[in-house]
Amino acid sequence: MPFTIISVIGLGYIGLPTAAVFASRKKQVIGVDVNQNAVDIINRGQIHIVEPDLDMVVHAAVTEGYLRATTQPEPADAFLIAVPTPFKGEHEPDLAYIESASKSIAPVLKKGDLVILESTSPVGATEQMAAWLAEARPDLSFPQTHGEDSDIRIAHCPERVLPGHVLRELVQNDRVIGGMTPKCSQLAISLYKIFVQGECIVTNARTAEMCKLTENSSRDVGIAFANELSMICDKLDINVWELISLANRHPRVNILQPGPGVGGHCIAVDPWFIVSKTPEEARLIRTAREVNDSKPEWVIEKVKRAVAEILRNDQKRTEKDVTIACFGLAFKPDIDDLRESPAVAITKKIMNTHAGTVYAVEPNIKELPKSFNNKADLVDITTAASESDIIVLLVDHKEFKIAKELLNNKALIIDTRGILEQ
Ligand code: SAJ
Repeated sequence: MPFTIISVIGLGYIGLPTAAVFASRKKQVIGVDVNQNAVDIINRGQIHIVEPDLDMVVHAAVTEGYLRATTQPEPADAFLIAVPTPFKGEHEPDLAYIESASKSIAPVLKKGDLVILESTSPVGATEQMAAWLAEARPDLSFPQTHGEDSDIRIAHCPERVLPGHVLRELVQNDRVIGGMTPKCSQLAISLYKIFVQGECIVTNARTAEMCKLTENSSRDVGIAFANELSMICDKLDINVWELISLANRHPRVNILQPGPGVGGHCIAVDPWFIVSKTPEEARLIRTAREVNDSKPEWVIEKVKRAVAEILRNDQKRTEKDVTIACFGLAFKPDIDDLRESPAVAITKKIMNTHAGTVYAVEPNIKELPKSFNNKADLVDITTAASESDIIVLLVDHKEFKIAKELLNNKALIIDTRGILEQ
């Protein structure tokens, strides 16, 4: 086996589980991250992110001596780069983290090493990474100039795991392996086969890059269709949940579910990587992004109309007397991840503009983040259901689906997830 030491650069939601799984297969793994705090936590056998069961795997890997974290890259036989690729400005991909990760590993590269880019990347990023490495190490040869004879092998193998199910999907999902040459792909396959039980399918780097962007764009377009339907049905006085379940009885129709918008760090970002490269052609992909991004504002408008209706029906009340409860803050059900969550954006907008009390209900957290500035109160389901005039259902957490309080109260309910239909 050509891999004695494996290094993972970037110990976040993808890098840390990947490092831990290699270590669980008794490989020596060096995890590298610029965040000293994260490095210290991992070296204590703990984790700084939320992912089911990851704490146990990391703890075992560190205490058994297979996983070690550091801020400075060290020599290894394979390097997996799993750093963020956010966007900047007008939704332009920002490759700064890939650039600094490449430049940080360049000094420790040696003949025979494999470098894999796992970060979700715009088309051409792997070639760009190879160029940065070659520039930093003129003494080594790279696939873009030396093909199959290169000293360093390079591939793009995008991660495709679902947050909340990362450890299972890392092992079971198929992998798309986009080597810069066939030998690069073969070496990458032998690395992933250490733990991947799914199939490893070979393509080139550009197709692998586009494949990952396509998967998330496909989901984004699907969700946008559902969200657009929900807004159309609202105008036409049709129950969108019933409509979708009826349409889905057609053998070739499979419509996704509407919601308050698309959250998370992937689906709301990756389609822009296609749009920014091919703005003229990517019309549907861009529109889907715009539809999904407009949904939180649509929900907020519905809440405002509900407040106005209550005040119209009871002239003695003022806005101060109207209590609104937002159910759910996470970006999707049954997780505690509040980042890039449309539910958070909606709740904050309501608490910043509404004169009365605003409750937040989120069974997966113990306190509201500081950014809420104490303008909303975190309460339990029963309190929120019994004391509110308007209930905005934003996340279909399992606790809400079984909450009878929601069905039995007199509040006006704005159900963005179809919880009451289930
Ligand atoms: N959502 C809806 N309606 C639906 C499905 C999802 O409104 O019918 C919303 C969710 O509530 C959430 C957002 O979309 O706000 C994204 O959630 P998700 O579960 O669709 O996806 P992520 O962001 O957790 O993970 C995705 C996955 N990609 C695909 O399913 C194609 C995952 O496999 C990728 O690895 C991940 O992005 C990534 O890292 O790119």
